[in-house]
Amino acid sequence: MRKQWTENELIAFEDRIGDLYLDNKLPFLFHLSGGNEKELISIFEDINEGDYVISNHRSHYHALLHGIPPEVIEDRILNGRSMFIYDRERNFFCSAIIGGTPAIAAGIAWALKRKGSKQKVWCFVGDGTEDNGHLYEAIRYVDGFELPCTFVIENNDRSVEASNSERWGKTGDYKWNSQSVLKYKYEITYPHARKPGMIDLSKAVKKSDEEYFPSLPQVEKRKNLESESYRGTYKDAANAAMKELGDLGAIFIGYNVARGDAMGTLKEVPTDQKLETPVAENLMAGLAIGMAFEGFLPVLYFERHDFMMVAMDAIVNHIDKIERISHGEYKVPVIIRAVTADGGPFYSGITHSQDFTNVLREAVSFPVTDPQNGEELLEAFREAVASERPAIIVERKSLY
Ligand SMILES: Cc1ncc(C[n+]2csc(CCOP(=O)(O)OP(=O)(O)O)c2C)c(N)n1
Repeated sequence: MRKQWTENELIAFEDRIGDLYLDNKLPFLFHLSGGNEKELISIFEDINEGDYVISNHRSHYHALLHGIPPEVIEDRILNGRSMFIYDRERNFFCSAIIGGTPAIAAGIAWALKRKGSKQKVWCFVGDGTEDNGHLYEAIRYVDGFELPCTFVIENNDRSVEASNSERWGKTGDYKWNSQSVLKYKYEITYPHARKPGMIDLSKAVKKSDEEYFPSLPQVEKRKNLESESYRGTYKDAANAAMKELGDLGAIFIGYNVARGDAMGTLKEVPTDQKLETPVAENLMAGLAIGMAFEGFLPVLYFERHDFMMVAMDAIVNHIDKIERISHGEYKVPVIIRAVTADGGPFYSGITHSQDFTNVLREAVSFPVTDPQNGEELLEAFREAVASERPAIIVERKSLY
């Protein structure tokens, strides 16, 4: 049974965290909750223990109310993880990337609906996330497919220090026409970050990234002997790899995957494993992450590197970082097919044929492979599945 928190107990928890800060114990960014105790206690009455709660940079109250023990939360906060509180067992996840979570929430909700689960997703965002087109994509998607997800917009009329009308003029107090949105207003007790009062940084112990967020063990590259005997063309290998992934139950996500079969490569994949999406690359990537949380094997299809740039937040800040910042609790084995129209067969102009392979290698820590023939292509997909980690596989139209 989750602990039932009272208003005063919640306030006392944050007071204590504030005191730890003034005692030079928190030499890093953290955000205190306050002023919305009543509203949150009431909202959490509708949230079941098995439901997902997706929080943001201001995560403490959400974590407490969803049943994470206060001593665990305090320990995480003391170890630089106020913005990174996770609990796989309780389906609690947060990210301090504004706008990054709604698509993930939609992906989890898609997976829960597909499984026929009774669980729901609750995605808490501030009015700062409301500034962001990524929230719109996710809400429209959840509404359209009637997914079990509620977006709770916590409007304290400020993003850092700026009010809604300063940011948006007359459209500041935005009204959503959606059954998936629950929006409430409150006045926050604390400043945007930390608490008033300077601390003595010379007395505070600051650790390294590696200590706060240990690197993940490197994936051992295995030689897959089966692929060595493959003698088909690059295109044949793409078809064969997709058939293998399809047989494993993979879900293929993107536009032109159901319509067009991703340049014909998905012809042998069952229709209900092809998810035709809106032209919303960040949403597509978030959907993949959410599905991976629920044990699906998502294959994300980008038909050009140029368009993939729109999804870079999800790829760099989430697909690449979630396992590490959650200390291995959440895994994101998303396979990304990154097609580049590098010169062939039709001329498509300089915003439609760029090759960002090197940029991608710089941007993420997981493998980015660039197979040059059929054998290497098939091997790359097999390797990606076996690693249970994310992978980007570059596909070249010039080799098709
Ligand atoms: C993509 C992105 N842009 C900017 C920031 C920096 N940032 C962190 S919190 C915040 C304001 C968020 O305001 P709101 O969503 O209203 O939440 P509140 O802090 O008021 O609870 C900003 C701009 C960020 N974390 N992520």
